[in-house]
Amino acid sequence: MTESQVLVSYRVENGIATFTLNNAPVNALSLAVRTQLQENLEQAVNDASVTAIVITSALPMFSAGADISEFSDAPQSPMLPDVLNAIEQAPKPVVAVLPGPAFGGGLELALACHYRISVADNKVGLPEVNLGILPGAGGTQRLPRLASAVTALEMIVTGKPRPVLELKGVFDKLADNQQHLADIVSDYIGTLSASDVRPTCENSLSMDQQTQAVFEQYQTGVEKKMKGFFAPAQCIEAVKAAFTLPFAQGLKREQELFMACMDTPQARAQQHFFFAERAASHVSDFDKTTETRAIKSVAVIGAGTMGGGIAMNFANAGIPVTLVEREQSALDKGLSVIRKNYESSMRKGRISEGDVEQRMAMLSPATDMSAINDADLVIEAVFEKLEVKQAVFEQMDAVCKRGAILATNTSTLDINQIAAVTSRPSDVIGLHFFSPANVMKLLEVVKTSDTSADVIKSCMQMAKRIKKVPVLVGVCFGFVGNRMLEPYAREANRLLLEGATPERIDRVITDFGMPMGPFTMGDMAGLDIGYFVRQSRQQAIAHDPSYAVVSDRLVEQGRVGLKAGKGVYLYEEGSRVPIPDPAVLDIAREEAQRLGIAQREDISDEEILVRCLYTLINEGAQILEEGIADKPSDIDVIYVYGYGFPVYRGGPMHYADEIGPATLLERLEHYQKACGEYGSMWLTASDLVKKLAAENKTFGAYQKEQSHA
Ligand code: T1G
Repeated sequence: MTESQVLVSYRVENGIATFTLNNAPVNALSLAVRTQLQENLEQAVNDASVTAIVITSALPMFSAGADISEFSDAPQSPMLPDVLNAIEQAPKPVVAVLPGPAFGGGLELALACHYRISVADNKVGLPEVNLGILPGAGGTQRLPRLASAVTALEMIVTGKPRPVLELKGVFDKLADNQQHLADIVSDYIGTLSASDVRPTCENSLSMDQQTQAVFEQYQTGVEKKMKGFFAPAQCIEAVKAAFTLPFAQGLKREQELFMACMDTPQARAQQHFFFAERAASHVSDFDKTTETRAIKSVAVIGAGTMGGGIAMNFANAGIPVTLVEREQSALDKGLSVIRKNYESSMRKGRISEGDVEQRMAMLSPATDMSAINDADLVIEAVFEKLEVKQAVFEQMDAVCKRGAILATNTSTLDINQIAAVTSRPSDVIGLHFFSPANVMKLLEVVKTSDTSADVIKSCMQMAKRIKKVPVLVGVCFGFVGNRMLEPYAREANRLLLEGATPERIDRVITDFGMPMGPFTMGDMAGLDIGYFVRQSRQQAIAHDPSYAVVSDRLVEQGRVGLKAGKGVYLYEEGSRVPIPDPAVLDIAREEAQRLGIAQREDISDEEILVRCLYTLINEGAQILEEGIADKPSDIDVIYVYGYGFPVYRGGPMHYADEIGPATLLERLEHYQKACGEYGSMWLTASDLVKKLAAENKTFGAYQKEQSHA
């Protein structure tokens, strides 16, 4: 963008000066935009012929707020708070006219104006808390002066947008549509005169008992639900200042709290993640010129837990789905589970009764494979066995129309071997949904060595239509997410043998911020899943007789986890609360003795964290070396959306950057040495980890280099 580029146009007509924002794609309030806003304001204020000012947008969006890409640079004047204060203090009425959404500084810009008009079908928000910060341009002081304390707190602490229809105190007029908006502007603005200036800051607030109670309630809620985050509590403090301090001091308090948030690992992590999510769609396998295949109808083969969940995603998006099972009974069961899921969402108020019927109507059951012949995308979700999937793909190849995309939902098998049984390997791709498939947002899109660029691009775009976050990965055992989970689980199991208890290992990991520890997660998923995977990979782990032996013993005793009422932990009937079982420690002790492994009392929390988490990161580095993942930030997206990795840590690879490449290597080598023969087997740092440490380079810097390569 050249300096001279007009990003905020200026036009005067009939005494009305109109500033029109036009900084594609979202009117980010960059330095150039702030500068032009300030210049336009000075010009309009000094022009005696101007009686009122309108600030609007040429784009569908009013503004997405401050330019987040500027956050890593030193702040540059004019700063947004100063520009907005000047607007509010203007001696002529300033009207914000919103043709579309306003977020963050974009809404703060509107709040600094004297009047606000919007299309009625619009939403606005202050999502700064999702970036680990808080509204830093007066939003915490002006919103409570226009909306209630509860509304202001809810919007600022949760970051959730609100329909403008729910913000009557904030918006003076709402238009039925864009034309009506234009009519209102031309009828209304002309009636305003210099005496109609209405600075929001002049609305006074006081902290009465009822308001105090609201703040206390939010404080308790944040302490309970937002552990590990820093910004939410600061948001509450900032809004509280609007009720306890004069406006100017309130603005100062807001700035202090904003700066305190900006300089935290959480803010760095959440801002990293904002761009990581979006970068996941930018891959080198296709570009703007790559054609895509229309996906207007889908078939899902297999109506079990995964198949049913997968089918729901498409039905939810209004895409017709043929759901195929060999047996009618299995089909009926699958459909009834889907209906129950929808009815449960309806009871929770997430969807209406009409939605349930509308979505069920999208599902066409079939027991004959010929029913899939016209589908644009066919997804196989049958039993996780190569021969079974290959047989289904042979049938798909025989029945599906040319140009159909043939996808497998496998989570562990080699998709190259599945594609090889078809006559059209370039049309074959993996769509690895995470269970429950209708809930989890992550979708690993798995390309084989033959998958064509248009099939990849079509699936990446389809994923967004069904509200998934797609990440493109290559073929290896476990692809990216589950492959990295293996060392994490292996180390947890080994530490159990070495004398740490399951509940202690789980606590260290939940204290780090994961939603649950490895043993609780294993019990939830079912220990038998890992058991069968190990059985299928005996060769790969034959050199380590200690590999997850306690878990194997438990499965052999029928203790397969929550579904059996006992796994590593015991579970009371109908409860998911894990209860430690000393018998598991006896098994660990016996197995350690049998294997000649000395149990230790000196296992520290730090050792548990390093051996579980740093090995997971190390595997991620190995995956990058092999080209299975495109970039480190993709791995972060996979772990936050697929495994609940705390977003305030940015994902495993960003977290590694926070601890530093040298520390990552030193700690891995420390425990590699401390664990002797076992350490040399499993705790060797990858070449990339060694290289980055030697060059003192973060994964983030590595990614920047790779993207310019
Ligand atoms: N700054 C810079 N770039 C932004 C941006 C922003 N605020 N918002 C979006 N982009 C880029 C994005 O990276 C992508 O780029 C492209 O625009 C399209 O975005 C002082 C300090 C508005 C709901 O947190 O939530 O104001 O990948 O793919 O799905 O108090 O963008 O194409 O190269 O997301 O239609 C507060 C962040 C900032 C809103 C649109 N504002 N943006 O979603 O498009 S902090 C936010 C969004 C602030 C003040 C504080 C979404 C969206 P590329 P997209 P979308």
